[in-house]
Amino acid sequence: ARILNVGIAQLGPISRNESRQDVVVRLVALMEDAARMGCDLVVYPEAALTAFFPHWWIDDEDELDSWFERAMPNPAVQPLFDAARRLKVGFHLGYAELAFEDGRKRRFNTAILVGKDGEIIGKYRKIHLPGYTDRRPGDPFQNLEKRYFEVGNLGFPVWHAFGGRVGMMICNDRRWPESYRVMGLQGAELILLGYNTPVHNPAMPETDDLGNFHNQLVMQSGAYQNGTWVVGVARAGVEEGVDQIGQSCVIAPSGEVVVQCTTLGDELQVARCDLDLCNSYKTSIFNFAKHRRPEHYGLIVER
Ligand code: CDT
Repeated sequence: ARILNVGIAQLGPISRNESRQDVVVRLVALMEDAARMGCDLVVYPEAALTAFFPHWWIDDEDELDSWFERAMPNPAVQPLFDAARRLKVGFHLGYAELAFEDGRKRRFNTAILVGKDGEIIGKYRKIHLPGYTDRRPGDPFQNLEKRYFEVGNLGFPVWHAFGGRVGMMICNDRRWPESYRVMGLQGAELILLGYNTPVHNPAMPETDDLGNFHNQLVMQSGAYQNGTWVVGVARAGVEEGVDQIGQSCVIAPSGEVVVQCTTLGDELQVARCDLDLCNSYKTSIFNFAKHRRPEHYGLIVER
């Protein structure tokens, strides 16, 4: 057995005027709890340092930039890295990233994996951006990820870390089987992700009762079909008037949910994940080398 104790650190709402320093206090409290529970790794949500600003129209560029991190770590977030090193607990953290690359300013919806020594192991930039670029004044809130972020340019890598093969995705990526499969093809045994998922989708109100079902449906199938653990962590509850789902959970390679949060606030739950449970799936029913028929999958990679 290769046991990894994984903490899911669900967050409740973050208010618009809550400082990063105050949010980091919440993150460290969850990490300290996780350390007491014997966790190796703690998983935080998407864009976990601030309120989820893509729900608002922001005209002013300086104001928009103020929601992004220009360096990671930076002074506001340093206490979380220090806690990781002190407690010997790794973490996964989502944040809005402002980068200067190719001679220009670029914005990404990003997540990092940090080791027990407080050093960054890997970085992922969200590839499937939901929403739109225009303003929708008739809607109760906006979904402006396509306006505020560029499509991630780092692919879906898998890292050797925590005694296994670890990949990352972010929120809407979890609804796309390709995200899991690209990592599954690299042998992923643990896929980490955070999400901000409103209960109400103004474009599809008929799914408002199905948010939790769809959340589990996609992560359970992604886990099973790729023989991997999947860890999904929410920012939940009513944030600045937007009601978001919770039900952060850990899913085994069998597709079964082994741990799930029950509140819509800051909540830590812990799962004992045996990475060796992936083996039988990867060597039998989902032995990709033996059973996949990529010669018939061409359409998937055509535009
Ligand atoms: N953050 C994020 O990606 N949220 C999306 C909302 C989609 S609304 C149609 C999600 O897929 O959960």
